[in-house]
Amino acid sequence: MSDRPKLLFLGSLMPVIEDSLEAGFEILRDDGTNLDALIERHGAEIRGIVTRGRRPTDAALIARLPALELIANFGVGYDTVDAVAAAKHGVIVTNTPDVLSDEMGDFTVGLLLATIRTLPAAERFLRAGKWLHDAFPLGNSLRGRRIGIAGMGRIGQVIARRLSGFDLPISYHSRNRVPHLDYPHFPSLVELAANVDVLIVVLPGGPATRHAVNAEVLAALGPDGVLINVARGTVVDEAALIDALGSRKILAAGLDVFEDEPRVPAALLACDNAVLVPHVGTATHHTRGLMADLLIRNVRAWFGGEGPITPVAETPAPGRRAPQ
Ligand code: 8YV
Repeated sequence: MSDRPKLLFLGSLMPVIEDSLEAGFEILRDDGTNLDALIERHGAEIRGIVTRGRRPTDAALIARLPALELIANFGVGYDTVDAVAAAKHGVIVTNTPDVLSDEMGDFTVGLLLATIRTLPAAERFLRAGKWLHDAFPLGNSLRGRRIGIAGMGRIGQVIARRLSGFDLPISYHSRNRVPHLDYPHFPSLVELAANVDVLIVVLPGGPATRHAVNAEVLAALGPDGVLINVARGTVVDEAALIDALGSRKILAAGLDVFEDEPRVPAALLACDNAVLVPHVGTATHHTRGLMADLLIRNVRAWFGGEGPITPVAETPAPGRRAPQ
């Protein structure tokens, strides 16, 4: 029997995380088939979960682990972790904020331009040898468009800063106005959509935002409107989006996230006015390395008795009050 704290790894994580933690911790790997067996054998001693967030850490799982203290989520979005249930059980949840915001800002601008300027289609045209016979057809421009950002947290603010160099009007929707920001604020998402030509979605995932971008919002965005989603697939009603793209109720969409990843519906794949990429917003050596480092530091700090470094709002570090 080892006296190192036992950590349950849910899903495949970067090797550096395991390499860094294995000296101080006993690592139990859930490979998608053996969770029940691991819990039966070690459940009473599992003190931490390290998760990539692809599989749920729900109330039922938390309740099965009486010794659980920490859930360390690889990613800023922790919609697959039931943080409210964790709080009830006195379990701290940590995520990886800030270290990925610049990358997400860069990526979102790239996806926006790729979508409006149809860069993937232009590349396919060249590779197919069609340039030898024809010019690529003239297309849409970002010029003259009004930008709307749904979700004005840390990543939304970086995107706004990046786009403020593009000489385009920017406005946003969030539950509350962000005090230090001068961009026009819309308390309603549908009103924001009606007043912009590009809607960039950076809202957090989870039940509160499920299908926030619905048929009504897409209709308000209108036939010249472009939707960019870099948040969570669940925030957009995918069936309504497929309908809107297919019947040209909106102009185009650029999507990094989908409702049932990694499955993307055939009807969406068939939309020639969508640019679809496989949840790669943070997928660089640089940023994934920073995320891994922050996760490792959270685990070490917690079990070293220093408290968590980046606890989520629902489970503030002991002694600190939750943000109101
Ligand atoms: C993923 C992300 O976590 O940070 C987030 O919320 O969506 C991404 O960085 C990444 O895909 C790891 O699975």
